[in-house]
Amino acid sequence: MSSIALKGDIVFTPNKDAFKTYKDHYLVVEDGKVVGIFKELKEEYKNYPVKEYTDKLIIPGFVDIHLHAPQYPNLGLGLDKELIPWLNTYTFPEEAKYNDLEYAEKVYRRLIYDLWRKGTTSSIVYSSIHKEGTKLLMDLFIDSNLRAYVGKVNMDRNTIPELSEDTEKSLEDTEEIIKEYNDKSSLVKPIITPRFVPSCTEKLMKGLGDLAIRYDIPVQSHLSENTDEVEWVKSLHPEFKDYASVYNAYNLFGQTKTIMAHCIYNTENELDLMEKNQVYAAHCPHSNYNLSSGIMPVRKFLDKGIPVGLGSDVSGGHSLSMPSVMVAAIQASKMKWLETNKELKPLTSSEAFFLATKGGGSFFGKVGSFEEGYALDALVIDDSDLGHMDGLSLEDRLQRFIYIGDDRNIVERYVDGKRVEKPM
Ligand code: XAN
Repeated sequence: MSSIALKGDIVFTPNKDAFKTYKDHYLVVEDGKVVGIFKELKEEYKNYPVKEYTDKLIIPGFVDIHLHAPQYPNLGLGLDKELIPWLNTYTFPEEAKYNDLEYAEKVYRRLIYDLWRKGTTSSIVYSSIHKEGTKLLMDLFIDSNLRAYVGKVNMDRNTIPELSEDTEKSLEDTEEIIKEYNDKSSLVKPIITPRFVPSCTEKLMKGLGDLAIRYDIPVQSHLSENTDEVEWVKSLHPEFKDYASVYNAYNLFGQTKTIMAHCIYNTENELDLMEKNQVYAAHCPHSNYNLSSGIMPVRKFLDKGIPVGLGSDVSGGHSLSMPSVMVAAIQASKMKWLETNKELKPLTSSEAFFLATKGGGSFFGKVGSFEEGYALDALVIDDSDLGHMDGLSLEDRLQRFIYIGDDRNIVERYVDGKRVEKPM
């Protein structure tokens, strides 16, 4: 059994309302899982190797619950467009390139390196429609020792010819990946990924819902991101009450664990369904600003008990940095607060941190916190160059790192109790 103790200034959010802080304490880990936090090392742990991180912050690794791996080369491109023209002009042509495995490997290696560099220890990722490219991405994640769900994208309508799949083949490829990868790694798992309703025929959605149930595989997709998109779904499916009801009819809305990205223009019925089925909302504020989509009313989701995490949504979002996404989420919530005559309260810093750690991490299980039994997914932060430190609480230091720090301050990453080396 591998056991270890990390010693330093420990900060995490067991709930969204407050940080828990421990100055100069030991975080004791057995078999990759947290046993407890102690001021002095108890007798029974005295022979555990101690990693000394004096005056450094030890925090949970970041969790990004929505990003598109093959869009990585488009980072920062085309962001003067709205969603649908952006997809057609920039995104689909880029995603069509991933039948070229040499190209795919170059992009995916760089992406995984950047996730590691920026302290994202868990991510929930869209691949492209390509089966072999998706397997390659999963294998690279397995090699990296980072935690991930990876989904082969399914699309059989309303796209460019290179991305329009034969429905049966799309289902067969998805099933092959599920069978091959469901038990291949404890850290990297498949997730069923209908791109969004406009990209998927009812036959495809039904087939994917059947696979989700048969193999008990989670689902990810997009929901109510943009007003033109919502109208489009209405015109494609006038027989359904709303956008979410289409997914729900095909067992793609919480029948197995589900994440829906964006969720800006939801009806009350959709919110009720999300709450009832415990469907996660992936809040992606950078993307929502960049594509002029709107501001998600995140407070409404939290008040209703809908699970929420944060997503970089690369490349609708322009940065993989989760601290940057946290800042954007706080800023967006302040604009929503003003827009609603101060009804929907802004996010606090502990809430934003919770969303980027335990909030999204709960999709993986006991991930994103340092409570007993949680996986030790952690970052060690050297914030000594970020300014005057005297008299600052651990909470203040963490807040400052989130606003003005960057990946140069991250000196170690751990996943499941093991130090994660720089990916090759
Ligand atoms: N809807 C989407 N929204 C987004 O932000 N990025 C995408 O790639 C996408 N596809 C459908």
